[in-house]
Amino acid sequence: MPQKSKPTIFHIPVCPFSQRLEILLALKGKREAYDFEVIDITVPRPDWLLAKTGGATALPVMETEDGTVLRESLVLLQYLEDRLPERPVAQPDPLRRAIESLLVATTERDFVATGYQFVMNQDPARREEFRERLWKHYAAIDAFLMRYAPNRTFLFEDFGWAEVVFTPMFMRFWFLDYYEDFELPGDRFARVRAWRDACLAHPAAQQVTREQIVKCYYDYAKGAGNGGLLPGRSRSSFALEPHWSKRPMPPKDKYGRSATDAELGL
Ligand SMILES: N[C@@H](CCC(=O)N[C@@H](CS)C(=O)NCC(=O)O)C(=O)O
Repeated sequence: MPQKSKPTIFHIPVCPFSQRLEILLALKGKREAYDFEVIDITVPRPDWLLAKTGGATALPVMETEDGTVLRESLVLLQYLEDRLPERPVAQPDPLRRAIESLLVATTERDFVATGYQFVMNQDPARREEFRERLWKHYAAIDAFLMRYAPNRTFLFEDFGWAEVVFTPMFMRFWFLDYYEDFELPGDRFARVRAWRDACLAHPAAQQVTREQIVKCYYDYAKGAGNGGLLPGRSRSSFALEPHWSKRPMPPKDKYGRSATDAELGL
């Protein structure tokens, strides 16, 4: 296969799974060593991309220098960590590495799934159920941090592997603050809140903003994920144009009337 000068990462700028790779590369000082190519998921994936992935549509996707195509953000993170060992982000000590893997293995999947189901929920009668479910996931992370890192802010000394995995999700869940008035109340979540706040503030993780998330995920909040089109609309809030910064803030009341393309600045 022909050698390319740089590996390519096909991504969606607002996608949390893609942001994981950007954060890891930023921590390693290697962002410039990778070509990032933006894919518009509001239109069908181009044939050349589907040919590369064997038909898989989810991003991020990486094409290495020798033309090998890889995907799944956690797999790609580990590949980058192994390929770029000069500045390790994962813990080098096996026991510490196991602890960060344990946090991801036991909490990440359901935490992400619940947050996305909550934002996409269209039944006001189920709001409290989703709120309780998400609190339960935050409580599990809180308990984990209290057990393995009671006196630190991050899981270990610095922003590391677990923080790379979770920070993009904490950022996406700004859509729950906005559309569901979701918060972490009182003392019950003090440990995980301190972790989340430090993650959100870290300089290596500033690829997206709250305003961008709230605007781009309006259609998720109305039940249409992954660039899908809602009834009566001709453009998705995930569209790349008009740029999100040129659009107004969407209505907060996701259970009320649906905003039109024009009202969303699309
Ligand atoms: N498990 C995958 C999830 C990736 C994913 O769901 N990406 C979304 C964007 S945030 C996507 O590409 N959706 C479009 C599709 O699946 O066709 C990973 O960790 O990389």
